[in-house]
Order: sequence, then structure tokens, then C-alpha cells
Amino acid sequence: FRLIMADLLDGGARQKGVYIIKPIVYGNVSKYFGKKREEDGHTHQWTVYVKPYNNEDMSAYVKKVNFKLHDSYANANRTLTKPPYEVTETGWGEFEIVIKIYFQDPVERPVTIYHVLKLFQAGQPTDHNSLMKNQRTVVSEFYDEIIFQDPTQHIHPMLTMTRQVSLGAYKHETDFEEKKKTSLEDIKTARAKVQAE
Ligand code: SLL
Repeated sequence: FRLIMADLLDGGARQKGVYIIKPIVYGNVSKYFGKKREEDGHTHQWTVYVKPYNNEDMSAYVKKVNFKLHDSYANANRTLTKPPYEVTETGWGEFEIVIKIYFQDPVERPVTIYHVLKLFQAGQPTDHNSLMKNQRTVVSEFYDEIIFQDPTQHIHPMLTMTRQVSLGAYKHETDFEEKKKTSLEDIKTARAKVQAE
């Protein structure tokens, strides 16, 4: 009993000065039906998701992911307890989706992400003809990082020993390496501009 207690106490203690970073990608893809559906006026199919930036099994440290949709949807609260953490739906309108990530370690507070569901290409008209011209999938996704500060010893292995989920190439809709380059260039340019002012 003493040994178990000692382990529980130690394992539950936070490790000071340790940071573990889990890179993620969240967002949505959507596609125009090609027409407005008679029955419900829906025009698009879309999928909102949270996935690892690197190919790994997030369920090692994620307990569940909740997607809170617009109230016009039946069962607007969708909970996924295993990967893929995604919801596919149809609809006609854009709205904000609240994504809440819960962790296996109960001492870690859930992380909340706000994502505006995107169906239409920014700056483009949304009439039928314009939507047809732009047949490809609309993508709105973002790179981000979940940072575990001073994780407990219990969750440490769950964070560092995640396994690969699928063999073969693991690709995202967005070329994030390229986006990193252009973002850094943009920051440099902006800095130079501020300096000049
Ligand atoms: C607004 N942004 O300002 C809009 C709300 C609601 C989207 C968009 C269909 C839901 C359903 C749908 O696309 N809702 O029929 O199940 O009001």
C-alpha cells in the first residue's frame, strides 16, 4: 500500500520546467453540391476536424473532442471519443464552431478552440454560377500547438510515446512548411515597415 501511495503521489506530481508540445491542425473542408437541395435548402457538405500535425494517435493523451455546432442542427453537441476527431454535415450557412479538447490526465484542463466554418471562398460571389466555376474544395485550416506545461509523470509517457496511426504518406490540405515561410516573410516585411515609421 505504501508503495502504491508513493507512486500515486509521485506520478501525480507535476514535473517542473518540462514542456511538451503537441502540434495540431484544425479547421474544415467543404464542397458545393452543385445545386441547392430541394428538401432542406442545403448547398454544401462539410467536415470539421482536429488532427495531429504529425502522424500519431492522439487518443494516447486525448480523452474526447466535443464539437458544438449551430443550434439549427439536431444534437448540436457532437462528441468523439476516438480518432478521427471530425464531424461531417451538410448545410447552407457559415457559423462558429466551438471545439473542446479533453485530456486523459484529469488534472489537465480542457482546451477550447473557436473555428469559423467556411463554405465560401473569401472575396468571391456566392451565386450558383460563381460557386460552379470554383469547383474545388474550400479549405480553412490552421496549425496550432497544445502545450503541456509541467505535465504529471502519469501523462508524460502518454504524451511522448504516441504511435503512428497509418503507414504511408501523411499529408494535410495546406502546405504548412510553405505557409511558415510566407508568414515569416510577412512578419519581416511588417517589422521593416514599423521600423521605417
Ligand atoms: C446566421 N450564420 O447568421 C448563419 C447561421 C446556420 C447554418 C448558419 C443548416 C442547419 C440545418 C445550416 O446550414 N445552418 O438545416 O440542419 O444565421
